[in-house]
Amino acid sequence: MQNRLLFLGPPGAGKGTQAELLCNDHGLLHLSTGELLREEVSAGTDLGKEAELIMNRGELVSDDIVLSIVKKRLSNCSQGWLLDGFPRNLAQAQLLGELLEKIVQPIKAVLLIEIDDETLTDRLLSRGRKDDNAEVIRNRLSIYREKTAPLINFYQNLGILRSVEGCGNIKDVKSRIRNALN
Ligand code: B4P
Repeated sequence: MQNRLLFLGPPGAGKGTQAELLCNDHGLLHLSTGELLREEVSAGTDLGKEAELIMNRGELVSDDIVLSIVKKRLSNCSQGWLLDGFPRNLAQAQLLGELLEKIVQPIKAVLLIEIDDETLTDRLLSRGRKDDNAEVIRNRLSIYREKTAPLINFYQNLGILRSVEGCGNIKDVKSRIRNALN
């Protein structure tokens, strides 16, 4: 199993769900920028207050904020890791590449979880988080297509992209991911 991983995919593809399972099974550090930002929001920090408004509109939080969160954790990490929901645009991917080069921890594989819009919208609507309403989901999806989807080519060109189908139950997706990463 690869031990320095990145999960890519649209909102609701199941990145967070599958990342947690994989990290528990293989002792990897699970770094979800979405979760870390939501923790800042719950703690009411200045960063959280700034991020909350942006997240509730379904937009991307600034690269500086997100990178500072990731940098601190990766620089002190001595085990394998899985980045979930980061990077979300080309600027973040480039900054991440520089950071990983500096700490000599290259990404081993990038896993793309693919899913159709209807399934992901149903999943998010039934979860019902604050940013899971129809209008915000549409915005998140369009930002995904515009800013995040170009990362598919970016990592394909580096020869480290693998992809799995994200439809189906959690167990089936989990076993597809295991196969793709072995
Ligand atoms: P994230 O927290 O990353 O959330 P996500 O993309 O919506 O979800 P994910 O794909 O992880 O789906 P999940 O497993 O939860 O981002 C939230 C916001 O944070 C962003 O919009 C942005 O504002 C901000 N942000 C985060 N990272 C950023 C960055 N790098 N730069 C800038 N801004 C950033 O699954 C969704 C639902 O489906 C769950 O309810 C789950 O139980 C269910 N589900 C999962 N798999 C299923 C399956 N196989 N079958 C049925 N249901 C399933």
